[in-house]
Amino acid sequence: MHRSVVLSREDITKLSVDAIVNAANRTLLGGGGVDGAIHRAAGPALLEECKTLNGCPTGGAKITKGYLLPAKFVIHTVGPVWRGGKNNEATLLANCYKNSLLLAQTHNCKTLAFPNISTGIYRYPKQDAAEIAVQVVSDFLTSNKLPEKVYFVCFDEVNFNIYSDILHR
Ligand code: AR6
Repeated sequence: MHRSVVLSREDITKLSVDAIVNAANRTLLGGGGVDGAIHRAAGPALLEECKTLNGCPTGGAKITKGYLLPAKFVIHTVGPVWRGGKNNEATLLANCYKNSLLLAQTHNCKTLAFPNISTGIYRYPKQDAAEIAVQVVSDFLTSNKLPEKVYFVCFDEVNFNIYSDILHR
């Protein structure tokens, strides 16, 4: 395992890190899954700031404050909907991780937590998504000073076991 990567099973809204990543949709105006949980925990001021952002393209990322969350920032990224794998899904998912890491770096974040982007409502195959996430994050940490530590927050057991296998090989 990369020395700066941590596997976690916690609710991402509880983490005291500099930034948590939200698996949002292109409107950035909230939704279900981890997006809903983050908006509930951050309070209504998060939605008010999101309304000023004019949405976000798939693979992109935008940053807001964390409001009532323990995290200082929320980085909202939009994963691809899985449509069979021939619609640029892998590149778009890799872009989510890269663009989130870059935004965290720009805002001097030392610690950053990712959920398993696209693997819930958007149906991206979990093993494939995890391989991409670990690859992009490991490469970034090897060649950049910030962030110093990245948490992979695996809320469901299937994802937790997949990440555990990848990170320990
Ligand atoms: N903390 C950490 N991970 C969580 C939490 C939580 N509190 N809640 C769920 N997860 P999903 P997507 C995990 O569906 O597939 C929304 O409606 C969950 O187990 O949240 O990218 C958006 O607005 C799964 O592994 O995101 C979009 O419309 C992971 O988070 C759409 O869903 C991602 O599942 C995005 O779909």
